[in-house]
Amino acid sequence: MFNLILFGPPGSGKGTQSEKLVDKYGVVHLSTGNLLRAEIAGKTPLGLEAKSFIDKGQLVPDEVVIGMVDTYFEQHREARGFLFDGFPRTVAQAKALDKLLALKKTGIAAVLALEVNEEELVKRLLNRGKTSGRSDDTDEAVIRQRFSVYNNETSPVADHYKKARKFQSIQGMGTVDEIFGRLCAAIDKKMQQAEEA
Ligand code: B4P
Repeated sequence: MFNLILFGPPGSGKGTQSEKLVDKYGVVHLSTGNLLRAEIAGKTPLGLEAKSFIDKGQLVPDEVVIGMVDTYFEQHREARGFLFDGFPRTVAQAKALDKLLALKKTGIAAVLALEVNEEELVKRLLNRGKTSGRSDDTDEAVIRQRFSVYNNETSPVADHYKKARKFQSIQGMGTVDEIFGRLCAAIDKKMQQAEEA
């Protein structure tokens, strides 16, 4: 299996780039944001719980997210690899993912982190909020809260993967195609190294 994590702050292009990467590399897309929004749309108990956190710009509790990822894994046993988008977002989630992958006798090939400055992130998210109907994209105070959560709870995930020598920064400013080109170059190199190993 060839598994990748796309990492970065809210609005850094994870969802946008994931769609293109999944098309090109044939891996299964696991976006915890999309899974949570599907639960919210379905008005399930999990969705109702998640909505109360997302609307405030907070993270959904680890046990809820990890349980959801576990189920998704079971539903995609034949996957040749996964692209994790927006997961893991806490060190506890990263450790749970390590365990899940170890059970499958596999691991993470690379963590690609999109680097974008905060003003550009706010601009992108407010812009998306005009049409997406996403409650967490329309209020600048909620967007700033999401950055604060990212800095406090999600940034330590980077250290977890730096220690494991899996972490790589990617310039996330520019056009969608330029950034896609940078990601593909990094992935192709990793794939080549994996083949040679
Ligand atoms: P997510 O759905 O993961 O969303 P995100 O961080 O807002 O966005 P993403 O980075 O994917 O956005 P994109 O750039 O594609 O999370 C939403 C919420 O769910 C979280 O706040 C949290 O509450 C909860 N949640 C999710 N996962 C969780 C977890 N593991 N644990 C706990 N809670 C969790 O898009 C942004 C905009 O930028 C788009 O409009 C796009 O068109 C635009 N854009 C993209 N690239 C661009 C470029 N190069 N130039 C200009 N615009 C660009």
